[in-house]
Formats: sequence, C-alpha cells, structure tokens
Amino acid sequence: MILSTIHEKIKTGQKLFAVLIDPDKFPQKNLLKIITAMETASPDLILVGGSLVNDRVEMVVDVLKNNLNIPVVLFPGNLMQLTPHADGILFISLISGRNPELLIGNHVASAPFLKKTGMEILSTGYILIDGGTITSVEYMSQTRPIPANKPEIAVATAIAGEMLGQQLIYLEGGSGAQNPVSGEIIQAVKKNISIPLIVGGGLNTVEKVKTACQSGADIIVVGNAFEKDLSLLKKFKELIHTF
Ligand code: 1GP
Repeated sequence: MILSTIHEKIKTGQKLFAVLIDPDKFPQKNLLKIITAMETASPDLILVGGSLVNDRVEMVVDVLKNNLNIPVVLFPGNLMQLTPHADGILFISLISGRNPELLIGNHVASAPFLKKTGMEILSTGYILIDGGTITSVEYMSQTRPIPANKPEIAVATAIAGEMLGQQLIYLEGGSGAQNPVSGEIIQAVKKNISIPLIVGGGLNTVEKVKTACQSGADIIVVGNAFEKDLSLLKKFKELIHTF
C-alpha cells in the first residue's frame, strides 16, 4: 500500500523523493535515459501527469512499471490521463481554487472507473501557491493561486483539507515555477496539519530542495529539473535522504 509506506517512512524520520514524469515532455528516447538514471537514484515514488491530453500516458506507465520496481502514481492534469495500469492515483481536489469541476466534478465522473481498476486512491488536497509567474496549472485550472505572502490562507486551506478527510496535502508552486513555495509557507502548513505534506514546483537546485526539506516537506516532487540535467536525480535523492 502506497499510503501506508509513506506513513511508515515518515514515522522513521525519512523524507520521500518523488520524480514527476510528464508524458508530453519525455519522448521515448529520454524516457529510457531517465529510467537508467532512476535505476541508480531509486526515488520512492514516480508520478505521471501533465497539463494536456496525451495518448502516451499508458505507454509511459507501462514502460516505468516494466523496468523499475517503484510505485507509479497518476498525477492527472485531466480526465484523459487515467489508465488502470498505474499502482495508484493522487485523487486531487484543487482546494485553493473555486473551480467546481476540479473540486468535485471530475471526481464524480471518474469515481466508478477508478473503483473498478482497484488502484490505490490517495485523496489529496492540492494547494496552488503563487510562484511569481502564471504557470500552466494556474492557466489550465482557471484558478487563482494563494498569494505567496499570505501563509495564513495556505494554512487555513490545508487545515480545511485535513478536516475534509484528505490524506495528503500538496503545496504546489506550479511546474517550472520561478519561485518555489517558500520555506515560511511550508513551515506554517506543516505545523498545522498531521497528514503528510507534499511540496513541488520549481525545485531545481540543491539549495531549493534543501530549503523545502528543512522547512518540513515530507515528500519532495521534482520534474522539470531532470529534463535539463539528469545527474540532479542522484544528487537530490542523496540530499533528501540525509534528512
Ligand atoms: C509540478 O510539482 C510538480 O506539478 C513539479 O514541478 O516540474 O517544476 O519540478 P517541477
């Protein structure tokens, strides 16, 4: 079970490292390269998802599952990115936004299908924080992020997510964010929830990953940085596991 493994690792003081694969950005040739890099770095989780409709989601999930022994979890940007081949799904409700389709509509539409697949459902409160520029997730979701200088709103949103029964909180700066979620916000949210805290978006240097870890992130998600430099995978893994 993915969630129970997450809890066990956190209980023993570990942080987890999740690699995000966007099927749009990884043609097959790069996918094989990243698989080789993941064999060495061995992240704790692989997330698969992106902003657009992509006919390769299932192929990407299959290639990852056939070559690696790491849980593959869907992180779908839309309903067209669902495949029963994954081990689990971040069943994301965009709780920083007020777009009803992303709060409950898509969940209703996909629930019978997901139930039938038997995959693990990880109910996740997804909180978008302003990362300095308009990111794809902000534009595609048509929701406004929480201002970066309003940690109290991020905290209130995360508490509400936990009270609603969500199992994970994801603080998102947006893929390729100019500024990742600040240490101040991560710390404030972490202090106020008791469920695991995922942080991602714009974590592209050792320093930024370190800040997120030191501030209290339990799971670090990195995607974009590896598109430019695959050697970062091993560096980030070693760093995250020193905490
Ligand atoms: C995006 O949090 C993830 O949803 C990862 O962001 O691609 O900037 O690492 P990056």
